[in-house]
Amino acid sequence: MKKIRIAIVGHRFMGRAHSNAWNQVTKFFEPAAEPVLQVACGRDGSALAAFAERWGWAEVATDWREVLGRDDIDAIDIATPTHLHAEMAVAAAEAGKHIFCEKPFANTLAEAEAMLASAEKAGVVHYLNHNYRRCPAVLLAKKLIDEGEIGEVRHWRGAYQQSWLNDPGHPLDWKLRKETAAAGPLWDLGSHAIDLARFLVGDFAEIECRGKQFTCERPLAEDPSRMGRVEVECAALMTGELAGGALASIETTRYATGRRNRHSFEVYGSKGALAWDMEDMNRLRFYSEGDPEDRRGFRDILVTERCHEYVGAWWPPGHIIGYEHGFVHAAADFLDACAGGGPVEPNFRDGVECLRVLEAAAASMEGAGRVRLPVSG
Ligand code: SOE
Repeated sequence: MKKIRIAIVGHRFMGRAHSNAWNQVTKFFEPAAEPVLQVACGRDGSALAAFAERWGWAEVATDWREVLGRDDIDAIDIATPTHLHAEMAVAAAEAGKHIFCEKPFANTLAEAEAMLASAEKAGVVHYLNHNYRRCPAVLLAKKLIDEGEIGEVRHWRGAYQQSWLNDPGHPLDWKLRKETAAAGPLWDLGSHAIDLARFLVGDFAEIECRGKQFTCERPLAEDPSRMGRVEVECAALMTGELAGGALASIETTRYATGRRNRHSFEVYGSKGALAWDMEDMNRLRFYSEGDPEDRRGFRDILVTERCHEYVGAWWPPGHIIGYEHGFVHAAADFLDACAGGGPVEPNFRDGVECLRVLEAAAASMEGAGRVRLPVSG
C-alpha cells in the first residue's frame, strides 16, 4: 500500500478535525494510499507535544519550512489561520508536496492565484477543505439538481449563522482582525456558503454586499484589561445574480442568537425545491411538482441509505453521521488523488473563484455597490 507521509501545521480546532480524519479514514474507507501522521508543526511546544501524543503524530517541529525540505514528507496539511495559507501552500508546491488546505483559501485574490499557479506548476495534488460538499445530503441535492428534478433554478438562499460573538467578552482574536482574517463572517463563513452555491447552482455573475458591526470594541486577547477596535464586520448580507440567471442571497453572521453552526440553503426551481440545514445535516427536504396533487409537499429524506454517497462506509441505514465525517470523506478522496487518482475537488481553482466573489463582496461592502464578476469558463 502506497503511503502518504503528512506534515500538519496547526493544532487547534481544524488540527483536531483533520487529525481525526487521518486516523479514521483507513478504518472506514479503502483509500489507494495510507496516511502516515509524520510531523505536527506549530509554535507552542507543550501544547504541540500534547496534540501529537493524543492524535498519533510521530514527531513535532517548530519550523514548517524545514519540514517541507524533507524527502520523507509527501504532503502538507495546512490547518492554520488564513493569513498563513499562501506562504505555506506556495512553499509546499515548490517543494513538490501535495497540499490539503483549510478554508478560507486566502486573504486576497492575488494570494489565491499565486497558490493555484504554484500548485499547477508543481503538478501536486491540491485540495481546499470546503467540507460541507461531502455531506451526503448535500451530494443528494446536487444529484437531484443535476438530474433536473427541480427544473430551472430561480432562487438560491444561502446562510451561515453562528452566535459565538453575542458574548461581548469574547476577545479580539485573529478572526476579528483584517490582517489575519481579511474580513469577518463574510470570509470565514461566506467562503463555505459561496463554495456550496458554486457547487450546487454555479457561479455568481453579479453581487452586492452590505456589512454591519454590532460590537465595535472587544478585550484584547493578549491583555483583556485593555480594549481594541473590531476591524471586521459582525454580519454580512450578500445578494446577487447567478450566471444561470437565478437570484441569490447569502447571509453570514456570528450574532444569530441560538444558531450555533447553522449552515443552510434553500433552492427553488421551476419544477421543485430543496432545503438543507447543518443543524439537521442528515436530512434533505425535497418538493416536486411532479408528485400527484393530493400528496404534493416537501418530503423529508433521511439521507442514510447505502445508495447515498459515502454512507455505506459507515453504519446501517438510519444511523446518522456528523460534522467530522465530511473531513474523513475528504481525507479518503485526497489520498486517492495523491495515489494518482486524478484531481480532487474543491481545489485551488475553486479557491480562486471563491476569492473572486469574496473580494467583490468586500469591495461592495466598502462602497462599490453592485459588482459584476467574470464568469469562469
Ligand atoms: C467558524 O467558527 C468555524 O470554525 C469555521 O471556520 C469552520 O470552517 C466551520 O466548519 C465551523 O465554524
